[in-house]
Amino acid sequence: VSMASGQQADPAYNYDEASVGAYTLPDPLLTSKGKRVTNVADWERRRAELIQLFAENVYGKTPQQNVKLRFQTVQTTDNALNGLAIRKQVSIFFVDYPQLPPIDVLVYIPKAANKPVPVFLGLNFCGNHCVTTEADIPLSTRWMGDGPGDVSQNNKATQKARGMQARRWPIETILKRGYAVATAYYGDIEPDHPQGWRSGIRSVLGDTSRADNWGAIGAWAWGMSRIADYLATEPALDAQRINSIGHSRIGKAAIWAGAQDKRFVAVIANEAGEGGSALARRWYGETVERINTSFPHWFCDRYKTFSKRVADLPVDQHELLALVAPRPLYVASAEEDQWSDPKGEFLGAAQTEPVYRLYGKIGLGTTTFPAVNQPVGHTVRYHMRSGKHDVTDYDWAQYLRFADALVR
Ligand code: GTR
Repeated sequence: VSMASGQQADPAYNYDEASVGAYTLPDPLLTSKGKRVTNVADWERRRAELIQLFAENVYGKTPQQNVKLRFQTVQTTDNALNGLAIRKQVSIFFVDYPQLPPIDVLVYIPKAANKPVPVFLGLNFCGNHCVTTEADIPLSTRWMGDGPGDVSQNNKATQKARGMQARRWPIETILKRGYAVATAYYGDIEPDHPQGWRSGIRSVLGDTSRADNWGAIGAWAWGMSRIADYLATEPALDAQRINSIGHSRIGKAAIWAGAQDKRFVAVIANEAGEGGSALARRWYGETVERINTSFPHWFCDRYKTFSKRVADLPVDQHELLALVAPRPLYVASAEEDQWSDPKGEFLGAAQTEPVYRLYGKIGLGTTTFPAVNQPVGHTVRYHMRSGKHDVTDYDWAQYLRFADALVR
């Protein structure tokens, strides 16, 4: 069967480069009134407009209420990881919403530091007990998706889940390089299923009757900002140097968090794919229609109206990435993660260039898709490593180099 460009038997995803078809990207430097942005002051206004467009059409509006927080230290040890780290577990309570569970934050701070250290802040997929093999981290009692292996049973964490994702969190390596690590289970903010909002922050903030009510990604991003609120109170940490990092769906949230909250000094989007770093208009891998079908709770309702008319979206994902400018941005792909569309992620990063140039910075500095395991870029960096959808030591080696160069 031959099909015209842009058409496919199953319209919800595509792995055929020849079927991607032509598309025209919206210009980040052209306002919705058709005015050309030529300087930083214009861009700051355009930036606000873009945040609003992403809120109205993609992620939903992040409520701007000031939410009263209480930070309760649950446990501290100055002898974690064989004496390498100070480890703190701090619960963030929502004072005016006692019905909400707290966000349980786990922080590792290098003991050797003699001044406040920069931090990598990223949410995790299966509870704090998953990111480390340290046996005295309490097992999360929250709702847990039936993840890979024995990570959970009947939506509860199991003892077997301990350290299950430790490989993705090379904490000792990061600490030895002079950075702290902060993490929390993303399900503390909202359990990742269509009814999850009922027991998370979206049950008390937002307006479910609206087409631009925030979705789960918006809630996770908001949660990252609340964790940043707490981190800013820790004297051992450098509040000016909190990196927003995330993988996949959590990477989508990490970008949206960094886009809205300039306190994040840099953004690292590991295989954030559709609705993250990959161009929506590039019809390859997962598509807007597919993600809206599989994960109806991630985005605002209005986003679903674009499932079959992506070209009508007033924004595309390169503009989300551009909201990070002039701050450092890292976009990463994996060769065997075609679902995330490595080329679409590369193009997303590359298309931020004119915005970085406004600030006199070189962004990616290239429009040539690099070979596998060949990192490229300047203030914006990109790599496609070999292997599958994952976070590996290779990825972290690049992120640490990037942070050493740009976030110190
Ligand atoms: C997939 C989803 C992707 C990505 C991924 C993940 O099922 O289609 O957009 O979010 O999950 O989070 O690992």
